[in-house]
Amino acid sequence: MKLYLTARGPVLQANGGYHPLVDPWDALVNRVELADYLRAVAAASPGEPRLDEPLLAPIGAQEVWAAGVAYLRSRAARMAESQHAGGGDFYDRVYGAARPELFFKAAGWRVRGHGEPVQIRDDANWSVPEPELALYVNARGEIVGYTIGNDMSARDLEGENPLNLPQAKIYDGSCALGPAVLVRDTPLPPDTSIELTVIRSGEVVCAGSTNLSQMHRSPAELVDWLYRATSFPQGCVLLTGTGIVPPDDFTLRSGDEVRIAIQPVGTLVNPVQ
Ligand code: DO4
Ligand code: MG
Repeated sequence: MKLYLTARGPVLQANGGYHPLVDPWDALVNRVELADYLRAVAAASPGEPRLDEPLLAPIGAQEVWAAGVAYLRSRAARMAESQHAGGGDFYDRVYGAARPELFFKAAGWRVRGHGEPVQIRDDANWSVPEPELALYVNARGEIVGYTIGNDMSARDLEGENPLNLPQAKIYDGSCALGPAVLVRDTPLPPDTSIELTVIRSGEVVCAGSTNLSQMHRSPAELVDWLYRATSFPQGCVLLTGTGIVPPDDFTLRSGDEVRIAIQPVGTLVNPVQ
């Protein structure tokens, strides 16, 4: 079952049909027994055969948070980029610590949806997409669904000084989510793959893949840490870190197209502005 958000509200895709829902998004994602409720909605009518409307980012008042250095590949890349700033072993310590790195990424209103442009900072020279599994977590700390996230990052800023992290990570167009939220009451299997492709002038200029078995910590562990001392009355979205890092000589350019696929969620496509 997948949830889409459109201008007329949430739409459920289930049992081969699209079911417009009356619930406002924020109330919907926080419903007790969400999956059971959606199954009942889908069983009650055949739904519409198509969804032709443009999709909005599947988010309302939820904050977006992100985990960092959650894959070995990310640890290696951060250690290399920050070695001249004295950060050579800094990220190794982050990776090995009991406490995960968790940072604020975006307010819901700043998130871009499927098809909307993501941005690179004018004052950065090394910008990359970070394709990440995004957890949809309700107000009670339960993982109710999964979507695809792009944690756009300015690697030169973050490599210059780890305290630049908020500027490297939080700016207009730095976070994309979508196209849908896959609602399920069981975790995704470890062999679920995450695939990145960047297209420039019709050519693939960057590609990579990983899978969830490469994650250093489980989704449930990350959520447990995030909710320890912080409440989320509307729920939140938690990006789970990147396991795909483009080669060091790659930087995004305006006009590129970023495609991130996590089957069975779908493919998130965003042009770079
Ligand atoms: O510590 C810097 C950010 C790490 C990150 O965003 C990632 O590993 O995905
Ligand atoms: Mg990231």
